[in-house]
Parts: sequence; C-alpha cells; structure tokens
Amino acid sequence: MRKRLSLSAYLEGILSGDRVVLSQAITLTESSRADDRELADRLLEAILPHTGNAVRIGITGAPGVGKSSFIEAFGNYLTAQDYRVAVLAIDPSSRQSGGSILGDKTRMETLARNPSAYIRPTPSGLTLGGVARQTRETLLLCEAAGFDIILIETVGVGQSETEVRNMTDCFFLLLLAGAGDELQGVKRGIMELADFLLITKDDGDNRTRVETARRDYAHALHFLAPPASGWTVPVLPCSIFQDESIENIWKQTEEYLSFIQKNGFFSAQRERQNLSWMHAFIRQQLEAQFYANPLIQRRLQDLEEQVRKGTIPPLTAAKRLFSAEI
Ligand SMILES: Nc1nc2c(ncn2[C@@H]2O[C@H](COP(=O)(O)OP(=O)(O)O)[C@@H](O)[C@H]2O)c(=O)[nH]1
Ligand SMILES: [Mg+2]
Repeated sequence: MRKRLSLSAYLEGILSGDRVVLSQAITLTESSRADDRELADRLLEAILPHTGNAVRIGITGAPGVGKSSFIEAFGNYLTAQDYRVAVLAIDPSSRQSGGSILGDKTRMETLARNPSAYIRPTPSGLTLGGVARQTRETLLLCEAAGFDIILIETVGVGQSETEVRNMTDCFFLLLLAGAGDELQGVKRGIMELADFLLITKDDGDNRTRVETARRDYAHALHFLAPPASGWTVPVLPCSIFQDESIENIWKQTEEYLSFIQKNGFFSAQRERQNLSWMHAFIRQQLEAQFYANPLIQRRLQDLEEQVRKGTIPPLTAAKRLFSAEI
C-alpha cells in the first residue's frame, strides 16, 4: 500500500519546496479513491493562498515541431536566470501512442537533471476533461511549491489546445517552416489563441525557409481576429542551437506580461479562467452524479437498446432519463 501523509505533512512539505512531497501530493490528486480525493480537496483548499504567483505558459504545435526540445532549451535558460521552472505535459493521446512521455523525457534530459526544474508528465488513461482537471491541480501544487514559471506542453489534437489556453497567461504556437498549415494540423482557431508564433529549427540550411515562413505568417496574422489583450502577436524565429533566439523569446514574453499587467488583461484573464474552471468542474460533477445514480443505471441499458433499434429518438430517451432521476 502506498504511504499517505497527513494533510499538514503534505502542506508543510509542499510549502517548503520538498519535491518528494510535491510528487506524492500530485499522486494523491491523481487517485480515484474517494478518501484520497477528499484529502486532495482539503489540500488544494489549504494551498490556495499560496498559488497564483507563477507565470503560466502554454506551448503547442504539431508533433515533431520541436516543443519538447524548445522546453528543454527555454527551461534551462530560465533556470540560469534564477527562475524555478515546472514542466507539465498534457497529452490525452499518450495511452494510445504509448511512448510519447518516454520520448519527451529523453528530449528533456538536461532539464530533467536540473535541480531548479521539475518535470511531471500527465497520467495516462484520463479523458480530456480529466486531463485538464488534473493539469490544473498539478499547476496549483507546483505554484505552492514555489515554482516561478510553469510550462505546459500540449499535443496538437484540437481540444487540448483550448483546455491549455484556458489555464495559461501566455500561449506559444510553434510552427515549422515550409510545411503548410494543413500538414501541421494548424487550424485558424488555434492560430487565434496564440500570443506568440515561433518558427522552429532556425538553423543550418533551414534559415532562409524560416525567414520566408516568418514573413508569411506575419502577413497571415493580419487576416485573423486580433487577440482580446490588445497585444500585437510577434512571429519569432527559434532554434535550440541559437541561444539568442531563446533569450529573445523570453525578453518578448516579459514585454507581453508587463503589457497585459498594465492594461488589466492579466487579472481579467485569470478571473475568467477561475470561473471557467469552476463551471468545468460543475459539469463534470453533474455528469458523474448522473451516471452513478442507480435509477439511471437501471434504465440506461434499456433505453440505449431502444435507441439502437430506432424505436425511440435519442432526445426522448435522454429526456426520460432526466425525468427518471427526478
Ligand atoms: N535542427 C533543429 N532540430 C530541432 C530543433 N528543435 C527540435 N529539433 C528536432 O526535431 C525533432 C522533434 O523534436 P521534439 O522536441 O520531440 O518535438 P515535439 O514532438 O514537438 O515535442 C527532434 O529530432 C529534435 O531533435 C531545432 O531548433 N533545430
Ligand atoms: Mg514532445
């Protein structure tokens, strides 16, 4: 049996920055056992006054664009500036693809050994909603443990970008030069979520292609809805082999952060996000309670069967379940 600590032991460990206790606390929040969940909820409440002080950055882009490599370079740069950096991965597909976390671990080899950094992959086998909830809780625990910058890597699969956008202050979209948007699965909607476009692999004989792509994307941005923050989205070259490009990205991120702090967008965005977390949780709870209801469970199978046979319309079946619950 796994050892469970007391609430105060978790709390003290986390607040003193003890990463063993931090890891144990994250594991506690990942548990589906009711008593673990209850303790986790009490812990999350207790740490709340110590959260919210980190800069939260989301990083997205097609597989292979260089997200994990960028996080390794960016994370090491930031720790060299005396920041403590936590890296979270949000990857609802990791169960199917199997090896993605393993792949990322090798991409982040030096960061994984960096004493000022902490890397925590998403547990596999969660639904998208579950991954989002889990990532939020891990983020809060890392903030309470004193991390200054939280980097969240997402895979390029539609909805997870929106989820990550919804829990971060700043969102980077990484793009390849010369690959075309279709090929990279970059939808217009995702481009509109980004605060920065970073064209990766700006090194070797790829540099002229990156410059062309940079100009093309800067032009394309004119046809998109501008961000609500009032910020002008920069399109920046990026290479893990060019320290200046990494440094420049951080400099511009600082500029962006002070811009949105001054115009009030930073706190407005956090407030909106907190409300949206609350409603996401309500939806999850309602759904869970609904399906856990024995009355529903008893009638569900029968009604599913009727819908399958076409003897009643899906909407009617759903409505009957709702009236059954009341
Ligand atoms: N030349 C070059 N290769 C890069 C750069 N960044 C990443 N790569 C390579 O691109 C491949 C995919 O990188 P990875 O970080 O795993 O991409 P991810 O799937 O987006 O996380 C790897 O082979 C990396 O070595 C870069 O800045 N320059
Ligand atoms: Mg990766």
